[in-house]
Amino acid sequence: MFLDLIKKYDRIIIHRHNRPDMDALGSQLGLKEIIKDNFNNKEVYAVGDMTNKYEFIGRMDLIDDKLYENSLVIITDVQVKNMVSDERYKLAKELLVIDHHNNDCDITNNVIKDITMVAACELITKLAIDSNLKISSKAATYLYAGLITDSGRFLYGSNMAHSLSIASKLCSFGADFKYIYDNLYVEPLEYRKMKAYFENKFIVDGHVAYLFNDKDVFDKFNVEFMDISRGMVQVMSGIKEIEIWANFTYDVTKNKVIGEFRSRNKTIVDIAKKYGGGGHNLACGATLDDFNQAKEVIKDFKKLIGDE
Ligand SMILES: [Mn+2]
Repeated sequence: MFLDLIKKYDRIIIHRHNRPDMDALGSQLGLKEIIKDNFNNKEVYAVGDMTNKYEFIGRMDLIDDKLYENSLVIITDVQVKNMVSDERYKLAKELLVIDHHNNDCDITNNVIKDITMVAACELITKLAIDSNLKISSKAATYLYAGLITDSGRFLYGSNMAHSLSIASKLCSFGADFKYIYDNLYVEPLEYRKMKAYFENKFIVDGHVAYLFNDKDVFDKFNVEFMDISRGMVQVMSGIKEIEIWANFTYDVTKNKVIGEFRSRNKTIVDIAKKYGGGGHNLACGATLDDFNQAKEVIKDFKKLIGDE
């Protein structure tokens, strides 16, 4: 399906989830490079919202609606409608979803899904290699970026042997991992101070830890929503007594509370799904109505680990 669909269309537009992380951007931009390098007569674009933090990895294309006519849209790293960045994917002639999340796809029947892959970038690399497509050093750098970030620098993954073998191949294709690491491991002073603030703020309830971030945290720190919502969940990780941790952040643009959930061992994705969310077994999230509903989620976590 992967190669057949790519061959069938002269114009391909690649989407991914909104508020992108490195796996979303890496899979999108990596796939764009691969298609451009292997098929010299195709137009390929990558679109969606962008965050300043990740501009070192690449930029998005600004394209006219009419380019969607007779196009193939490939969506990476997401398979639910309400999380796709740029709704114009609906204007495409045909759709293909390539994802590694544990969700049911509500976008199209053309789905390549493998939840054993720790990153969408791992899946894209595998598809390209299986299809005998050439992967340039630029494409490999994009793909490597998503692989190391979604795996927590090779800390997580249900098939580590596969993840590492893909990493090895990407390095042999010339992935510039030093460039990626140099950008990932240097942070602005403001960000370091923000971490210290949240490290002192989280609440411990039995074996669950959580943060409730009202809109005033964005007055304290001049950062983007994801820098706190997804960025600060990790201040509660790696603590012996804490089995499940969650970051609840008020999103003023949606008047909702975005929950990011993490667990060391116990599968929590079913609790995320109960609240309309999803993701991975040990790392997932949901969009909640308010902080009262967040308290319900915490209750469910405590029930799961026998705290209640
Ligand atoms: Mn991903």
